[in-house]
Amino acid sequence: MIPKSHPRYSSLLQRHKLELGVKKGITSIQGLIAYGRGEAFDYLLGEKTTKEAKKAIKASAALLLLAKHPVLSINGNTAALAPREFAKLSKILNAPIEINLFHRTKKRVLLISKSLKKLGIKPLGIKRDFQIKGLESERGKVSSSGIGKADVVLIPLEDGDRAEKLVNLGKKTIAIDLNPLSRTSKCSTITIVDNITRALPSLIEEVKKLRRIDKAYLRKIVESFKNKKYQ
Ligand code: PTJ
Repeated sequence: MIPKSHPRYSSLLQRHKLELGVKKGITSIQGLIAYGRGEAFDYLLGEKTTKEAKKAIKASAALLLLAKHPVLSINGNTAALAPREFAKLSKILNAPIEINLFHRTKKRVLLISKSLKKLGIKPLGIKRDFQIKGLESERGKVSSSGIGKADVVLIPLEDGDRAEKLVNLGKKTIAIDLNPLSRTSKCSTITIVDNITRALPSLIEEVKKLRRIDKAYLRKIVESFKNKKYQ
């Protein structure tokens, strides 16, 4: 057991969740390496949400509320670290979750789908009938009723091959990535440089605050946000 008084409790808990994710077959073994990279950046940030990240979270909430077809893309790390928050965000936005894996196997897709169903979510991405142009990895095949037709896609903890292709298709992307220098961070419409375990609860709170606000005000929030400035 990890004592709550440990100064790095949150970080150790995340390692534990990922370890369980790997044991259950939800998270890829490479996901542990990806987490290690993120954890190093988080250490440098003081394991706190910066004021720049807070602004990015507010702008993301506004962008998601303005979207006609927002889609939340889930991978093995997100499914292990923040499945409940992801499901909650999907419900309050009425936005589908699509399983989109880099190290895709049928077994992992089914396990992630099963765990989301327990949270009341029927995910997309099991059947894929749309090809993202120029994206040769498994991430390139998506659902036409999900990422295929989305105008805004939330892409947490992503390897660098997809954000640019999505943007080329005219979609807006919101990245959650602790590495501000990653390709995904640089290409995305909005980049939240924060740990997913802190960013998602804050994003949910912002969506709740802004969901009854008129669209003109939401547009102002999005338009006044300058992504490059915060990287
Ligand atoms: O489940 P799959 O098969 O789709 O694979 C998922 C991973 C994450 C393994 C895959 O997409 C991958 O290899 O990603 P990368 O290239 O390692 O990129 C992951 C990014 O997420 C890196 O820039 C990390 O800094 C960042 N990251 C890691 N953990 C966190 C994080 N960002 C926010 N919160 C974290 N907890």
